[in-house]
Amino acid sequence: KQNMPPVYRELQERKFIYKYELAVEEIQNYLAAVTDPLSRECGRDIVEFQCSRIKTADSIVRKLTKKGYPVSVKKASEKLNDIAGVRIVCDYTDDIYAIRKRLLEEEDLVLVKEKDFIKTPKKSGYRSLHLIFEVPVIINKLLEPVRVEVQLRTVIMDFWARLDHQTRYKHNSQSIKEIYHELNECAAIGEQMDKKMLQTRRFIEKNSEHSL
Ligand code: 0O2
Repeated sequence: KQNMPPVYRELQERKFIYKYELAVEEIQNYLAAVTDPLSRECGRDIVEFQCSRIKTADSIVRKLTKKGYPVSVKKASEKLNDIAGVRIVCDYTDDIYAIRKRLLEEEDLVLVKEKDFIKTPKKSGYRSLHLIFEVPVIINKLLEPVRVEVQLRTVIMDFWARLDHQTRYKHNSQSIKEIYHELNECAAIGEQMDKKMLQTRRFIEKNSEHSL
């Protein structure tokens, strides 16, 4: 720990992390305010599960380096949008866009960036909707906007992303090309599955007295 470069220590200090923790709490309040009524309206839980994380010092240093930025606390705050991150996992794609619509109606939430990897998946096959919000938090009695990345995805997209993520961090395999090819196929099947599940739910809803 003593040999650790100072920036690692700074990125782990409460002084740096605190505002991101507050931002996560704040966005979770907004999310609950949006998803609870939506679930009631739909008559089912539209969020299967959710999680949050503050990016580790290691991961921040790796990302800054990969993007070609100097590794410092200042650059991390300025350039990285996902130091604070929340992931919402739903069963169906239409739930994702319903949540997005309601979040955008929230007055104090400022959408600073949106990346729709569901409409346009990444070459890897990655699918998710990324919304970067500026969330107002109070630090030392002052209001400060802090960026948080909200990742919205279906259970199927999440399943794929977890396997892909594990693979990327163990890329010493001889057969990496074949693995990526297989993952790409899984992504295509996942997309079909998401479409089919949504179609089927809508069909069931149309043909029954109650919504699912
Ligand atoms: P980790 O370990 O998940 O934190 P930006 O600067 O906002 O424009 P950014 O953040 O450089 O863009 O990249 P992008 O593409 O928006 O991706 C941000 C995050 O999405 C990643 O964070 C991953 O969590 C996830 N992601 C993006 N592409 C893939 C992919 O191909 N596979 C998987 N499994 N996840 C992906 P990190 O920091 O890379 O990683």
